[in-house]
Amino acid sequence: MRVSSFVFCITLMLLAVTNVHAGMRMGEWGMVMNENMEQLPQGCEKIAGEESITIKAGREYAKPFPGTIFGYSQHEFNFPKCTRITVTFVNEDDIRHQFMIHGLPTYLHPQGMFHMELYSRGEATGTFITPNSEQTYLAHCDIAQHMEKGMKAQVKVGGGNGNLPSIPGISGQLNRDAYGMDWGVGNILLTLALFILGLSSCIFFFVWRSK
Ligand SMILES: [Cu+2]
Repeated sequence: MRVSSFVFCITLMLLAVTNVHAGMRMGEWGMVMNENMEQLPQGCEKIAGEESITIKAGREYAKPFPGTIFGYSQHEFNFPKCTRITVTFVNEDDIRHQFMIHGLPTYLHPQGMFHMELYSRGEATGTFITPNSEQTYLAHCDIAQHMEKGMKAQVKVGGGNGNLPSIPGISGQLNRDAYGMDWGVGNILLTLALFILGLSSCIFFFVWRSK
């Protein structure tokens, strides 16, 4: 009896600690996971400022980008370092969408991830604090094929460190599909040689016939 109640209370305490650390809120609407409202990233002396943004997700936002099916209302965000960002995530579709930021410090966000998810049409608000770094972070929807179909954005902190591939309206595809003719140097030379050969045989044939 004593052992089982000991195990029970320890388990409850562990669950509480994990939950506080992971900062998870969930319901029938969806979830907000790994928020950070207060904890300062390494190298930040204080919260340098506050910013609020609204990100809308849905098929509607894919329309300006041929080849995409899903999209965000904005595909790039620029934030200063050490700044508290309040994100309002709006889902305008009747299917599940996420807004996940990757590569954040793991001592603040388990697996380096700040995760917002809405099971259908709706709205949720979550908070994170930008690290003391000049880095470009990936934000996307992790539902199968949603990122590949356009639900991909980049979050630049402190100016970032370049663009990520395949960001709609910002960067080109990393691996473009190869099709059509391959106009390599060899191919150009071969085409030229065939053309000259063809032309000279025509001229020869024409001259020979007219004699
Ligand atoms: Cu999605």
